[in-house]
Amino acid sequence: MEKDISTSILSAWTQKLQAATASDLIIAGAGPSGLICASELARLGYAVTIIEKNLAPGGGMWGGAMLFNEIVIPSAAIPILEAYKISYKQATKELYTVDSCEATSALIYHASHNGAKIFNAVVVEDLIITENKVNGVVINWAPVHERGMQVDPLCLEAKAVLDATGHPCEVVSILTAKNHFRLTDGKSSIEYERSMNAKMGEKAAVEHTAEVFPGLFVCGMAACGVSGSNRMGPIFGGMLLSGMKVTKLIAAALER
Ligand code: 48F
Repeated sequence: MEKDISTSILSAWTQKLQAATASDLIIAGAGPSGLICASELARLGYAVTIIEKNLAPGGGMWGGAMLFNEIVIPSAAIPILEAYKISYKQATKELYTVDSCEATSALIYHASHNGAKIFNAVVVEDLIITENKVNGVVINWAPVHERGMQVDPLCLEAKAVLDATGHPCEVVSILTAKNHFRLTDGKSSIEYERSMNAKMGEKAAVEHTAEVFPGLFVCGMAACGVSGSNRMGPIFGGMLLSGMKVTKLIAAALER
């Protein structure tokens, strides 16, 4: 019995990882913006792989505001909550509150249920860049990476890569700081996010969601970081809408 339990897990997991060596899209980071994109593209039939460095996918949504586990969603993003069957309560004319555990678990469930493959406790530590295009990622176990163990990685190829790593914009930083590539708008470095301004940050997260280098897209808080826009705190409309916008951009690129 015990042997069968172990071999079942090993064979299912190996099949999943082998399929992930050639994806349509690899998403670095399973926060709200990345999970929305994963759900939507997987639902359309694309092969989507998510690499998340923490044990629990969900990013910065679980903790609400200062661990008060409620988040705020503006009216513009309510249709997304409805599509994902997430309950909400009206708080002011424009703002709604949502239980952060319900919202986060629903986003993870939909991504996985729609067919996106999630690898948790795994980190994107580098990019595959060939012929001036991002063609995949280099991964390692998060504990190996965190402890600085000298262990060589595995490589996963993809037609597109999405930096959804939130505040640190880790993937774009690999491109600019490590390889000295310029972004498509001519910038040679990341600006990193500015101080709190909820209105500006919410707008900027969507506005700056873009393909920043051939094959490399950015969404969510990473889009704010790359463009030097404001943080917005525990309001998540920009994250959900950014996930929707990048879905359209990537789907168009995959059809090119
Ligand atoms: O930070 P995060 O939730 O990203 P997001 O989708 O949403 C931001 C909001 O949560 C919040 C906010 C806006 O309301 O201010 O912060 O932009 O999730 C990013 C995820 O990426 C993972 C990290 O553990 C987190 O779960 N991550 C970061 N770097 C890597 C990574 C990496 N190199 N490889 C894999 N995962």
